[in-house]
Amino acid sequence: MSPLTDKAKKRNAKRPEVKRPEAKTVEMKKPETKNSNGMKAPKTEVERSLRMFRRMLMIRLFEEQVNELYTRALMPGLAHLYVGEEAVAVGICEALRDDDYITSTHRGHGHCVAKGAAPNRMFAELLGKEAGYCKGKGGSMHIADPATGNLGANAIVAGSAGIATGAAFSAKHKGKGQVAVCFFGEGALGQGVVYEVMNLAALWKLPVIYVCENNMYNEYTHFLETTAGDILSRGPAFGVPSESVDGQDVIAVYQVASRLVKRARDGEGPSFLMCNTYRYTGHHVGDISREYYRSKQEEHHWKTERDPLKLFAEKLIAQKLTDAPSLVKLEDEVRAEMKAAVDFAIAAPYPNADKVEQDVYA
Ligand SMILES: Cc1ncc(C[n+]2csc(CCOP(=O)(O)OP(=O)(O)O)c2C)c(N)n1
Ligand SMILES: [Mg+2]
Repeated sequence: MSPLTDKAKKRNAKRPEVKRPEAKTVEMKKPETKNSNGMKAPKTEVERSLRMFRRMLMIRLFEEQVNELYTRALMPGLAHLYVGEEAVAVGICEALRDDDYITSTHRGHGHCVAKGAAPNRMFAELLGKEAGYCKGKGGSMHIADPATGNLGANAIVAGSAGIATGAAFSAKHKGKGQVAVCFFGEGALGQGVVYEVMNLAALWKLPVIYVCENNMYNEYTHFLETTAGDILSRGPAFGVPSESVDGQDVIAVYQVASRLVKRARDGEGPSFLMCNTYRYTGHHVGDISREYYRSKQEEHHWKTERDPLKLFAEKLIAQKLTDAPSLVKLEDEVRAEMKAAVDFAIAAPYPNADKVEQDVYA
């Protein structure tokens, strides 16, 4: 464990306290029973809630296995874990149809799972196997799954902003009511392309939602050291309505996303949503000594007081939508599912050497 350097201590002392807008807590609403959005519509509130809880659990346990693969030296390269941020991907994707688009980031596993990707093919990709989403040639930061509308992860910060906006442009012209969601971290707010696309999306009333996952850190730097002024004032300069939500509350995320998605589908144009969240682990799996840029107390606070799964489980139990033993059973099931998916990937063959140049574009 490395102590804070003098430079970091000085910087932390100068750093203003993080004041985030209080997110409104929204009560659970009965979901629609008819299949109006093209996804398998849950008939009851219980079904929707349990589906969201399961997806969040899948992401958490998927990432647990990724970390395990890394520490056992079975995975080539690195991965950026989504643990702690599960409610964002799941709350947003629950509001989407199967044929809606998403674009993702270097921290993309959660988005993939939330949009419906198969964990065994994701693990296969991480291990460089032919069964992977990019036939083993892309790895963590290039997983794409067109069948579920996932246009792909992107190793370039803000790299998917243009892709999501282009998808929204095509959606508008196809006229089938699809929308596009662009996930990006708050580090992308320093990239000009984000504002170029917001400008066009507003002018052309494109059905796109810019979802900023503010986990407070751009790699090893606190966002207040890189981001001037008020983040939520940026969108309105282009006429893009902007708001924030508690990214640890999956129901709140789902409800605000449903409203913004409906708005986009109805032809009212783009919006910007900042989800306040936290990554529990390092910037990537190898970032294990973090005290030079953030404290153990801060991590502890988020993990114990603001955990999206724990908060959601408590809510589900309090509302008598489930009980503790059922959630334990669910966790066992999902853990077994993830283990089977990893075993599939470990046993899967690598692509043949004569295919090394196939499907590689850059
Ligand atoms: C254009 C570009 N610049 C720099 C990098 C190196 N880099 C990778 S991730 C990252 C920080 C991203 O922070 P944020 O957008 O907040 O996403 P988070 O990792 O917190 O999810 C940086 C600077 C990059 N990949 N692309
Ligand atoms: Mg960040």
